[in-house]
Amino acid sequence: MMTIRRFIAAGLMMSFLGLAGKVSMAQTTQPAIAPEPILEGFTADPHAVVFGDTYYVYPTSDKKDWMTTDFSCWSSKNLIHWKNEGMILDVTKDLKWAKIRAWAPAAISRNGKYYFYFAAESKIGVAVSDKPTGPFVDALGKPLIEGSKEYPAQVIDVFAYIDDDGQAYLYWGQGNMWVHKLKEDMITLDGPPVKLTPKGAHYNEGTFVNKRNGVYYFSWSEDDARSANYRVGYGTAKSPLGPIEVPKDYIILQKNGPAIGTGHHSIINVPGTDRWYMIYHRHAIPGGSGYIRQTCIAKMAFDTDGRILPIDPMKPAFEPGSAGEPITEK
Ligand code: FUB
Repeated sequence: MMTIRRFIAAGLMMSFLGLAGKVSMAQTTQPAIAPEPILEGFTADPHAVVFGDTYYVYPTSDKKDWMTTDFSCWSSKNLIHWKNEGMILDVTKDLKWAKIRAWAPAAISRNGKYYFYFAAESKIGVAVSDKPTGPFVDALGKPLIEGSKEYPAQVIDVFAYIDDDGQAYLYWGQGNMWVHKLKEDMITLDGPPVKLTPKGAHYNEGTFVNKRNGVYYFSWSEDDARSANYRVGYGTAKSPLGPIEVPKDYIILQKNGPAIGTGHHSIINVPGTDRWYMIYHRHAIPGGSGYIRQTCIAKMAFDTDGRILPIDPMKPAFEPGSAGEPITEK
């Protein structure tokens, strides 16, 4: 059913195109209607993850000029209906070392604890909780990673991955992709970072890693988040430490019609299946920008050679009336 917001947006677009009052039943010209976002309000950089029988999304809370201070958590049993679990970390109160620019988090679980990595004032921190919905407590009382001469760009856009052998990795970076090994406690870096920036692409930020059939898929965002051309590319590797091979047609998500600035994504595998979804942000519709964004979902698929097929941000992930993707695997 078309919501009031969509109805108004469609009306505005029709007037803009000079279509209002001119479209007869015989002429089926329709303005392009983008899928509804999955989270209420303005959110971005969605990190989606499965814990137990529940999907979670941890986004950036968008505010003017990215001056954001708090992180929220959202949960869903089917990828369609999402519940706001509330604020899980407020950097103005919960950190001693940063007060603002709380961006692009990621969560992971190990040994019954939940680890929440995030950027604030261009430093990366880690917080811990007994529950995926927090509240999270700063684990170190200081940043885990800070800028230096070796990393002159922003220290942001962190992502944690645990491989099948139990080794944990922490990816991050803007301009260059870096990776640290993490110690078993998930809050201690194990040695200096390795630069993994893919050659033959235009890597900017937002690294994500997933494994399928023994292949490590690296994906990232290109261009500036304020640009309509913000987009997602990918490459593959034989190891979580690269090197990353970039295929010819490596852009898998980019603007289409009113859906622009499509990027900073994460990837969800429905447990026990080979079904995949990309959760990403776009500039809000209507009236969005790089600072006013919405979290969306799209279906993702691989071809028989393991290449990721391009994703159309104008295509809804689910048919009307679908039950979504309940997690059935125990
Ligand atoms: O949300 C703030 C910044 O915008 C993120 O760190 C970038 O990835 C971009 O999405």
